[in-house]
This record gives sequence, structure tokens and C-alpha cells, in this order.
Amino acid sequence: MSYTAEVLRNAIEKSPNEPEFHQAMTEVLPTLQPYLDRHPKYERAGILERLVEPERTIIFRIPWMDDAGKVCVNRGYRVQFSSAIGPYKGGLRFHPSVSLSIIKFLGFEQIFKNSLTGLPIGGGKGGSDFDPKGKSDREVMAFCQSFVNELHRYVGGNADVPAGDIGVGAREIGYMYGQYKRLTGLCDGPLTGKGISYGGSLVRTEATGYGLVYLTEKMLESLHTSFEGKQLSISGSGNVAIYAAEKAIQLGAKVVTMSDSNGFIHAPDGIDVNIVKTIKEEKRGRICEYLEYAKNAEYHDGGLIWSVPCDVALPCATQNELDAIGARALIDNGCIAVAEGSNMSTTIDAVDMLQHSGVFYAPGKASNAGGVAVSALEMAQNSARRYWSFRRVDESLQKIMHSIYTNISEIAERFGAEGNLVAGASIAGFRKVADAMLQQGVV
Ligand code: NDP
Ligand code: 2IT
Repeated sequence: MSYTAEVLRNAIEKSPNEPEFHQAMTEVLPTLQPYLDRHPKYERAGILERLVEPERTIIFRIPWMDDAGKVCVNRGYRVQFSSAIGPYKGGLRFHPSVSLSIIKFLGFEQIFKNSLTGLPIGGGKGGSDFDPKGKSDREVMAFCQSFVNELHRYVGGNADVPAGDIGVGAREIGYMYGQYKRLTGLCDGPLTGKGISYGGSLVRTEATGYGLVYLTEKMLESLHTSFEGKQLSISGSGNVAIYAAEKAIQLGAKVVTMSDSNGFIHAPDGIDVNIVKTIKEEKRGRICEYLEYAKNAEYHDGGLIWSVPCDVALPCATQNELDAIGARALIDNGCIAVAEGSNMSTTIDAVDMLQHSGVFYAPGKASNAGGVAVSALEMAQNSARRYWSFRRVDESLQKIMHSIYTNISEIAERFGAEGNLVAGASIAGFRKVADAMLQQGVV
């Protein structure tokens, strides 16, 4: 049995009830084998065995009181996966589906993603099974404060720097920052995605979506085409989806779908992203409300978003949202590229189908790295006590996304997997972390 297969088998046996974590490891580990064959020093140092075991896992109780005076209890997580190349860095997810398996898969992905940005940030992830949907601002604040009453012991600007993810945006980051400061008395940049008035970075709101489009732009360039005139199918209507749509439209594409967990809208003449911003960012409403503002659209309650014909698909909602049935529909309708905005958007069989059918596919750890990259730029600005201009941050983001693309395609080619960005991203992300681990001894 190969080294990677053995480590994978043992890791799965050790944590048997964590299917999403198994999936994330199954996507990465086998692609590393050619690299590990050439460099036996990593196996000798047990690098993979160490990498699949988080440095620290924190699970805690979060009691809070709702508006009716009832005491509610949620479960909180922070998985500090790897600090080999810098402080733990990764978002917090508030969603009822959150489990240890979900947080471990996200934290594992984050190690490789953060390494790909070229910036000194380790991997971590956290969150809670709290559902912010339908809660009042006061309830969200009470929850966030209680969450930080425990979390503050483990985070800090040089130790672990959380940020947003599903269900965690500017409002939640603000409440968590306020409570962190109150408990510790420190303004050491313990979170990113902060408001601009208290240390946030310009472009952080747009970063993941814009970055996704910047990387996809390079994919299209290598196919000798561009966004101009392309039909785009985007899923989700949250932070990542909105700013992916905005940038793609600026580059001449037409976005024909967006969705939420209830259903999707299809607008053959193109979606007006400003309407989606009003519904989602201002009113915290549902995507079906789009029809109240625009006539040229239909709403599908449930249904398969990927059955709408498109040239490029950008899944931007959640894990495993693009499965074999979705992949079949995209392939049959002539889609040429899929780039993940959400983490692990695509099931393993769907990735295989896309790749075997010649659909150019980018895994999230490369294509959605723009968010965390700008988070690291926010950390740099906080340390320097400076603010950079929108243009400066946006240009840095573009440069980072373009170099991620160049780096992972070159590495894929060097290891006999030309055009396989999954292999390229895994090997490129792994190399830097593994070398840092070798240099730091057995820790
Ligand atoms: P938001 O909370 O802003 O938006 C999430 C969107 O996805 C909503 O439209 C939501 O619909 C939909 N969604 C969430 N869960 C499900 C589900 N189980 N089934 C169907 N739809 C669902 O989150 P983000 O936009 O920040 O995150 C989207 C994805 O991008 C996630 O996978 C996240 O990990 C990833 N990501 C985010 C980054 C960031 O900087 N924010 C950075 C890199 C990756 P509904 O409102 O109905 O729940
Ligand atoms: O998945 C991700 O990369 C994020 N949710 C963003 C993490 C961050 O620290 O900005």
C-alpha cells in the first residue's frame, strides 16, 4: 500500500464519523503520491501523519438568551489545524449543519489554500450549529458575545485569526470583535473582515468573489477565450456569489442564475446584481424576492440549478452542491469551465466526470483563496497601523490569484498531470507547509 493510501486509511479509521473530512483528505492525499515518491524525506519525517491530525481541537458550550427570555445552548468549535507557516487562519461558520466533520474538512482545506496565497498564514476553522436566520440583532449579538467568552482564550493577532464564512459577515464580526476587546483589552487584530472604521481592509468584502473571477479569467485565457459574452451560472446569493457576479458582469459576462437554499432564479437576459445586494445585504431576504424587482426572471422552488445552460459555472453556496447529476447536466449543455467559490463544492465523482469530459475545473482551495489572501493583507495593515487604498488591495489580490493559477498549473504539468488543477493545488500547497515542518523539527 502506498504511503498516502496508508495515511488516509488510518486517518479515516481514527475518525470514523467524519464523512466531509474523509472526502477532503481523499481529494488531496492521493494527488501527493508522485511528489512524495520523488522526495522520501517527507515520509521519513511523518509529515502526512502529522498534517491530518489537527494541532488542537476546541469544542465548547455556548449558552445565550433569546428575545423571549428562553436560554438556548449551541455548540462551538475551533480547530487549529496547522501553524507550520503562520498563525492559524480561517473563517467561522454559523449554520445548523455545522459539525466537527465539517469544521475539520474546512480546516484541512484551509492549510493548503493559505499556503497557496504565498502569505504567512496557517490553517484553522471554527463555527457553531447556531442558525442566524430569523434571529433579531440582539439575539445574534448575545450569541456572538457568548461564543467569544470562550473563544477569546485561544485567538489573537499572532496566534489564531478567525474571519467570516457562511452565516458570519460584517455584523457578526463586529459583535465578536467588540466582545474580544472588552474581555482582553487588546486591539491586536484578532479577527479579519472587520468594519473599515476599526481596522478592516478595503476589498475584503469583495475579495473571495472577485478573486474567484480573477482566477477563472486565467483559466479562460488558457482556453483562448474570456468572460466577454459568456453565460455564467452562479449558485448561492451570499457574500461570495454576489461579488463573483459583480466582477464577472464588469468583465462582460451575463449571470443567468443565483440561488439560496430554497430555490434559484433564472434570468435569461442577465441578473441585476444590485437588486440581489438590496435583497440579501440590506433586507436579509430570500432570492425569490428578486421577482418583485425584475420582470425578466423566473423562480424555481428547489430544482437543479445546473440544468440551466451555461458556459462557465461558479458554485458559491456550500459543500457538495455540485454532484454527478449536476455535472452531467453541465457537461451535456457544453459548459467549458467550473471554478469553486464554495469550499469543496463538487463531489468526488462529479470532479472525475468534469475532468474526464474536458471541463476545466478549479478546486476551491485555489479558486476561492482571494478571501483569505485579503484577510492576510488586513493583518499586514493592522500590524503596520496603516490603511491601504482600494486600488492597492485589489491589484494585490489580482496578482495573488494570477500567480496561484500559474503556480498550480506549472506544478501539475511538472508532475505529469497537465491541466489537473486539483493535483497542482495539492502539491503546491503541500510543499511549503511540509518544508516548514521539516525545518521546525518534530513538533
Ligand atoms: P453566506 O452566508 O454569505 O452565503 C451563503 C449562501 O449559500 C447563501 O445563499 C445560502 O443560502 C447558501 N447556502 C448555504 N448553505 C446552504 C445549503 N446547505 N444548501 C443550499 N444553499 C446553502 O456565505 P459565503 O458567501 O461567505 O460562503 C459561501 C461559500 O464560500 C461557503 O462554502 C464558504 O465556505 C466559501 N468561502 C467563503 C469565503 C468568504 O470570504 N466569505 C472565502 C472562501 C470560501 P441560504 O441563505 O438559504 O442559507
Ligand atoms: O474559506 C475561507 O477561506 C474563508 N471563509 C475566509 C477565511 C479568512 O480567514 O478570511
